[in-house]
Amino acid sequence: MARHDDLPVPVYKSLEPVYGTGSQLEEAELRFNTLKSEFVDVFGHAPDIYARSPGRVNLIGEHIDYEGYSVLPMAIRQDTIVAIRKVEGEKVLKIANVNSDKYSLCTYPADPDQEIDLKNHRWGHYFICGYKGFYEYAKAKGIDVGEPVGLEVVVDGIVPTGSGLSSSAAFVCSSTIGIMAVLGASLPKKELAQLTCECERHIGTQSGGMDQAISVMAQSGFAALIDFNPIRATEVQLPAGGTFVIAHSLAESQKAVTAATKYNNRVVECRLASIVLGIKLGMKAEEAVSTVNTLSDVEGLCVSFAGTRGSADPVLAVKEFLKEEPYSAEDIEEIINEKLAVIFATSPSSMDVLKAAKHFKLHQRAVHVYSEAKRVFAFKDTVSSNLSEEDVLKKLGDLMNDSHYSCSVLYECSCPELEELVKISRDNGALGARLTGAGWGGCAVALVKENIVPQFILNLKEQYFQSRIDKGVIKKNDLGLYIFASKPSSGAAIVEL
Ligand code: NG1
Ligand code: MG
Repeated sequence: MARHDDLPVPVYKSLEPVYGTGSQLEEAELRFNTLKSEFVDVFGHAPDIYARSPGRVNLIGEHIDYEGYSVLPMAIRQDTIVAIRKVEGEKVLKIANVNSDKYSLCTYPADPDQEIDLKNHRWGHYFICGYKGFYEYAKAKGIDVGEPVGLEVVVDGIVPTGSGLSSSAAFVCSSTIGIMAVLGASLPKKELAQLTCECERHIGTQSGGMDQAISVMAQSGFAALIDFNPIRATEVQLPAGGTFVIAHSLAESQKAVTAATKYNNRVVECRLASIVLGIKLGMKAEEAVSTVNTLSDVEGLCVSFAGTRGSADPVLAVKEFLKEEPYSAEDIEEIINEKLAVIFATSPSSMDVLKAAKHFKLHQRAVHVYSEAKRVFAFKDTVSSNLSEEDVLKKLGDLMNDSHYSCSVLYECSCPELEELVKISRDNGALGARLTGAGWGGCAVALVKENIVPQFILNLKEQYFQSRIDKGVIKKNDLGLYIFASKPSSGAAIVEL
C-alpha cells in the first residue's frame, strides 16, 4: 500500500473532511464565506480554488532540523487559507488579505526571477517565496507550466504570527499549493514538503524543513516523527491521558527581521562547530571545509571517538574537542586554515551573520544539538513503550523540561517572558513545559494531564495573562487566541467549493 506521503495533497469538494463537524466546521464556513466575498469585492469575481495549510506546534526537537536530525511536531487546527485565480494575459500578482487594515494589498510582477526585497520586509513576500520556489523547481525538473500568468489572491491566516507556531510555513505552503493547483501541477506530499522548505528560504532564513513537512504531511489525530534527507513522516500516536496546551508569551519574534543575530547565527555556529569537530577528529582542514555542513555529518566521527572512551555519546567528543569559552573568528580561522568570509562567500545571509557576530559558542550549540536529537528518539520510544500511561506522561514531561533547559541555557533561544511562562506552567501541574519553535519569544507548550486542563488554563490566565490584560497588552476577549489546548490536526488540502 502506498504511504500517504507518497500521495498528493488531497482535493476536497467540501469543508467537512478538513474541519470535521461542530464548532470548528462552523468557524471554517464563516471564514471561507468571508474569504470568497472579499475576493469578489476586490477582484470582481469568485476564485478558482482554495488551498489551506496548518501551523504546527513542535513537541520536541528544537533547532535540529537544519542539522539533519529528526523532530516531532504536530499540526494545530489554526491554518492559512488562500483563495486564488489565474488571470491569463495580465502579468501581475495581486495579493490581498481579509485583514486589510493590517495587511494591505501587495502587488508584484508575475516574474519568477524577481528578487525579493529582503531589506524591506512585506507580508506578501511569503507568497512570492512559494511563487519563485515553484517555478525554480519546475524549471529544474523540466516540468512545463507554460508562460508565467497573472494571479489574484486573497489570504486569511489565523495562525498567530511571530509565535513559533509557523504562521510563515502555513502561508508559504498554502500559497505554493494554491499556485500549483491553478497551474495544474501536483506532487507527492514528501516532494512538496522539500519544495516548500526551499521556497521559504527565499525569505532569508536558513530554515530546516520541519514546519513545511508537518504542515503538508500531517494526519489528523497523530503527531509525526519527521526525518530529513530524505524527508519522511511517521505517525506518532500520543497518549490519550495527556493534552498539549499552547500559551503565547506575548513576546513577538520576527524571525525574518532578526535572522542575522538569532536564527541564522545559530545555523552558522553549528556549521563552524561541525567543521572544527571534523578537523579535531582527524579530517584534513580542506576536506572538512568543503564537505562538512552539519553536525550530523560528523556524528559518526564523534561516536567513534566516544567509543574509545567506552560510550556512544557524541557529546563526549564535543566536551573533549570544543572549548567552552566562545571562539573568536580568528580562533576558528586558525583551526580551519581558511577565512570565514571565504567559507560563507556564496551565502549573503551568512555573511550578515559574520558581520553581526562578536564570537561563536561552538561547544554549547553542539551539545544542545546532539543531546536534543537523542531526546526526540527517547520521546518517540517512550510513547510506544509498554510503560503505564502515568509513567509515559511523566517521562515525556521530563524530556520536555530537559529540552527547554538545553534551549534556554545552551542554545540561548529563550527570553524572560518564556521563562516566566514555563515556570508558571510547571508550578500549575504541567508534567513538562518548554518553548516551542525558534524561540526568542512566541509560545510555550505544556504537557498537562487531561483531567486538569480547564483548571490549568484558568490558572495561567490569572497568573500570566491577567496583568497583561490590565496593562492593555491584550484584550480579555482575545484570550482564546493566546492560550488553548491543541489536538493533532490534519495537513494541507485543496478545496474546490
Ligand atoms: P519557527 O520559527 O517556529 O517557524 C523555525 C524554523 C524550523 C526550526 C525551528 C526551530 C523556519 C521556517 N522554521 O521555526 O525549521 O528550525 O525554528 O526548531 O525557519
Ligand atoms: Mg516560521
